[in-house]
Amino acid sequence: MNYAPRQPFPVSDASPIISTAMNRSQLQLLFAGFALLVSTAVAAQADIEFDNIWIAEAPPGSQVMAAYMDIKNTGDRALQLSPPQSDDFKKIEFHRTFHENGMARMQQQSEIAIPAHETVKLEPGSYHMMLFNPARKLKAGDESTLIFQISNDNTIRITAVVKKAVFKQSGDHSDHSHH
Ligand SMILES: [Cu+2]
Repeated sequence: MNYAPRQPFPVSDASPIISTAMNRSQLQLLFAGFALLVSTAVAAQADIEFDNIWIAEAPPGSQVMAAYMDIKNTGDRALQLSPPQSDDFKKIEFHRTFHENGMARMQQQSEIAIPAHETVKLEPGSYHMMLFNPARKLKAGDESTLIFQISNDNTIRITAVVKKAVFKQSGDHSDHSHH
């Protein structure tokens, strides 16, 4: 790359002190420009990987579906994830299942944080996505596109496959009547 500095205005050879000061500020300007280039290059990498993404097939007539996935942060900085958008659903939320007095309950999460170099699993009985009011009937084998906005300014489109839900324990997500 060519970093030949442009002279904003003529620098007189007769005043070397002013000339030196000019050069330094130009250098700082160049350095700032270079730092900007570097940070743009870093942001261009998503630093995030999605795996095992699936939507549980809902019982007939249900207006809510649950979805699960593994989110891996491959970068050096913590990332925050907002609930995705999808043409197939009116609204998507992040939830967390927790147990209170022997009852499984769910709490909405505005976002999910993924620490650097760690994987957060959205799975039955833990963090999960709730997909409300499907615009079309989604059966096992169907696919739906989810669009995630990541805190590092990346937008990622994910294809999730609908699968038959097999839940081993009660209270994980087989009953969503309390939503
Ligand atoms: Cu839920």
